[in-house]
Amino acid sequence: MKQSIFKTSITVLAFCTLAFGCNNSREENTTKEYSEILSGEEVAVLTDAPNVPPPITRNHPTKMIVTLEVIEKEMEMMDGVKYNFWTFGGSVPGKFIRVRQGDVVEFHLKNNPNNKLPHNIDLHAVSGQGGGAAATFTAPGHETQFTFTALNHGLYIYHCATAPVGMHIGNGMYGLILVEPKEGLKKVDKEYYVCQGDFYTKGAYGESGLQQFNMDKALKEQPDYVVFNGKVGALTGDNALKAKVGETVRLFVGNGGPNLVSSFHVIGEIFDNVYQEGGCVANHDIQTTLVPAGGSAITEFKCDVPATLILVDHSIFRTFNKGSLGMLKVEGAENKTIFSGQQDDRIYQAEGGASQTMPDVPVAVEKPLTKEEKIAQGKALYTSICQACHQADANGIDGSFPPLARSDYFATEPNKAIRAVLHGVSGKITVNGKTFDGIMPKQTMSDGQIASVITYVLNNFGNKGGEVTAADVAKQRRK
Ligand code: HEC
Ligand SMILES: [Cu+2]
Repeated sequence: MKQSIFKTSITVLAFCTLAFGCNNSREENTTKEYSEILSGEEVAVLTDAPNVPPPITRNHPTKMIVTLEVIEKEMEMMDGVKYNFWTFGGSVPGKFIRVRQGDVVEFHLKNNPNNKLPHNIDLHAVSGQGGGAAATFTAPGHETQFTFTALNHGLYIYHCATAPVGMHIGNGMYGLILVEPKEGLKKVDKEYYVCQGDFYTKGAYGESGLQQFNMDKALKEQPDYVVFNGKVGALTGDNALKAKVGETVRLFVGNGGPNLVSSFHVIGEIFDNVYQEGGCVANHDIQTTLVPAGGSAITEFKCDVPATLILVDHSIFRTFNKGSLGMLKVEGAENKTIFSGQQDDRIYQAEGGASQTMPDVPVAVEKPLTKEEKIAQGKALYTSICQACHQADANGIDGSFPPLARSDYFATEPNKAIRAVLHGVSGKITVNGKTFDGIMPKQTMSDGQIASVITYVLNNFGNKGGEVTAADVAKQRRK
């Protein structure tokens, strides 16, 4: 089915008002013929995640000039954990590229002279040999160029395809290119760019310092980190995405892999529309959508009530133990009809009062850390474990989770804080004059990790300072 791409035809949007439309992206099933004339020239606006370039308002194809620079660069994988990332444009994921169907893209790939390795790019939006890989094979200090026409609309991954390919992708070399349909996308209030990736490091999750790529774990597909936008916490706390009640949000979701498939879910929302695999078919009322490695999805939803929505890979250990957790803070007026909040809470104890515990982990031998290293590791542990209940500012939640900020519970005896984490806490306790009667499950953490998190808590949130060692924790473990 060879035709000039400038003489195309579309189906009239008779049955469909969806963003990606129902018109076939190629020239089948056509009802109306018209010619599109290529005119003008533009330098593409590129953005770093979570930002997305502005929608395209042109009603004709143009020549788009895209320039991406590969930069090998040390950055943080998690607070206190460094990694030598290879990037398209200086961050992970690479720059977001936005063009229109029919655009002729003049693509330039630069390889920074300070880089050590050659790189290239395979854009899944390209019809042609290797998606451009061989055409863009670029040595450090060189620039290559090729041109392609964006035949199909959709949301596409691009990635490096230089051998060893898995390692280049595994070091962060992927991003998204959106090819908008001719009629454009439906207007929404907020658009964000979220891209998942799995990382394989010499040290375990949270081990501080500069971490090397681990080929053995990569081959076994056992990542230490599974993250959104290149870093644990890239989308949490102050970095959380934002929206207001009543606004519509579109997430351009990518998955660079290199190995894992993502079960993308937003806790507290339902996707009104999902363009599965980044294509043009919209499904509706979806809870979780699969995003293949080297694939994408577009999800859209309206924010109905205020909430902190949690973006996760619902293969859930990845979320709570490897980093794939992001936040979208929705602010605005409550709507108690849609969501009431808690209306009742009474004591219920089953026969025998079974309490929640988790299995003990074998205690690995760990090297002693300095106080600063402990605080760095402790911060990461706090963010991934304690924060869910005790909150980011450690002020807790009245009636449910006691504060760790200026807590008088362990002020005179840090061992009480150690025991809280080691053994859990239950029954009535008083913290800063308020009573709590909940259950904190014991935490499955090593002595070193507990020493780090308690040291972090003691030296933050207005607490009085101090340092706890793994040996201190070991002593309490036996109690
Ligand atoms: C699943 C929710 C949850 C998680 C996760 C959690 N806690 Fe708690 N924590 C609680 C609850 C609930 C209490 C109060 C229990 C009670 O009322 O008897 C508590 C009590 C405490 C106390 C004693 C009271 C105080 O405020 O000083 C400390 C210390 C503490 N937690 C530290 C931690 C640390 C450090 C972590 C992370 C390693 C953590 N907790 C993770 C729920 C949690
Ligand atoms: Cu590369």
